[in-house]
Amino acid sequence: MKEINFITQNRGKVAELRVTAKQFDLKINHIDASYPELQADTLEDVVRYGLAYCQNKFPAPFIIEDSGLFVDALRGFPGPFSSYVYRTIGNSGLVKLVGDGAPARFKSLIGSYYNDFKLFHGQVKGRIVASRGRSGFGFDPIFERDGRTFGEITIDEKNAISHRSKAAELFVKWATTVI
Ligand code: ITT
Repeated sequence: MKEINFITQNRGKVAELRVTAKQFDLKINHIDASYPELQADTLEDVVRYGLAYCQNKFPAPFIIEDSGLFVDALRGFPGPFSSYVYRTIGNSGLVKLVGDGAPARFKSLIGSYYNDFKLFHGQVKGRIVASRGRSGFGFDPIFERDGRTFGEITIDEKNAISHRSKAAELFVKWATTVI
């Protein structure tokens, strides 16, 4: 079976990527390590910087993933600063800030290193609501799509529509042809 290393400290991301990878017989090895996260305006800048940093430190082929919640009315904030906002004001603070029902989208950017760097994008639209449900991680309980939050659906249901699964599918299809 083909294998790829996933460098992240977020177990939820690993679990989700494994759902997609399994369908294509790709094994994801979790490397529970951190790399410097650039405070930049775009996920692309964060991922490119992370890939360059990881290139000589971790065995290829590997991937990293940067993601965020982009609120339309805030011109995409918190976006690449999502992890900071989650750690500081949290889900209830974000709902207070943007208001119940604010349109938003999750974006995921997977960066891979295998001979060269490659990027894979995914996004899903929804809205911010008061917290419901306990599944998933991070902002899942306050992100609603089709009447249910990501905190109220299973990992398989989330994977059928999520930003990460869209990026993952593009990545996995590419990986299984070249690795
Ligand atoms: P890494 O080690 O991979 O960097 P992280 O949790 O710090 O893990 P990010 O830097 O990509 O991840 O930060 C993204 C933030 O957005 C973080 O607070 C996540 O909890 C949140 N987030 C990203 N994807 C999400 C998803 O699918 N559901 C809920 N919250 C999500």
